[in-house]
Amino acid sequence: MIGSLFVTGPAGTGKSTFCASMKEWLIKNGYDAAVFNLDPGAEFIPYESEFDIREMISLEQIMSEYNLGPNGAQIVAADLLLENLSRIESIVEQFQDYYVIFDTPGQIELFTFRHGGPILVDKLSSGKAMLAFVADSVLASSPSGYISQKMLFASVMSRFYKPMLFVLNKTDLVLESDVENMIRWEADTELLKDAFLEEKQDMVKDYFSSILDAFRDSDMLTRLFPVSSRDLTGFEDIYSEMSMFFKGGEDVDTAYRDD
Ligand SMILES: Nc1nc2c(ncn2[C@@H]2O[C@H](COP(=O)(O)OP(=O)(O)OP(=O)(O)O)[C@@H](O)[C@H]2O)c(=O)[nH]1
Ligand SMILES: [Mg+2]
Repeated sequence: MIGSLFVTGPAGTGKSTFCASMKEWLIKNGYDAAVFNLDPGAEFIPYESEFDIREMISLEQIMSEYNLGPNGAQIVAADLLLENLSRIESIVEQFQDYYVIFDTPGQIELFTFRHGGPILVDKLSSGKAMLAFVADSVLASSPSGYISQKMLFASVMSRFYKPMLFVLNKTDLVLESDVENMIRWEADTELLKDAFLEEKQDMVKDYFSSILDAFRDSDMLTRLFPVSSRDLTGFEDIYSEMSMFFKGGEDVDTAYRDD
């Protein structure tokens, strides 16, 4: 593969739709792209997948076999997925000149906070991995919502320590000024602090103030990638970042040829 993109984020933020649109954008622009569905609990996937974990692992079967509810079954499924890693790895190897996009479970903790996630990324990516953390613009457009997404982003980063893209999805559902605000908050934590204090006047101000300072003083100020997976906007910037990372940006310009 040329490189892999593991797509994670809270439930319902549009991870699977993002995978579909990323694949569509790549193919439209002349690149080979494949999507691997690693979510055994997905009822519907909005893309044609090159690999679907549901063909290997059935949640219903696990639930009846182990007498478990859906959450317990998801955990067993995550462990079974690890046991099948070599098989999945050999399928990934067939996609030599491809960008391979991995869709991960709706419950972020299954992929991100259990021991298997980082093992899975290392095994399936041949060392060429980026992560896309998909946040919902609607939820992130309030200061407290933004801070909570940012902290989750940091938490995911601490588990994988791979290059990560902070993707703000569903921008078609918010105002342009909301997106501009979020970009400003990311660039200047003082603005975020002011906006947060205005929203939550009685919150433990010093505590969050220190956390935001820590973000500022570390390398945690990140570039945001606003996209709409519904309208297919913002994907050229994501491709450009992937290309820079995986290929040193040798064809970044061609990514804009349709502009
Ligand atoms: N308006 C709008 N809706 C979107 C966008 N992306 C996804 N959606 C919608 O958001 C809902 C959830 O999308 P999914 O792609 O299933 O989200 P997910 O994060 O994969 O969900 P889980 O895997 O269940 O956690 C669906 O109704 C999508 O159509 C977007 O960019 N704009
Ligand atoms: Mg999904």
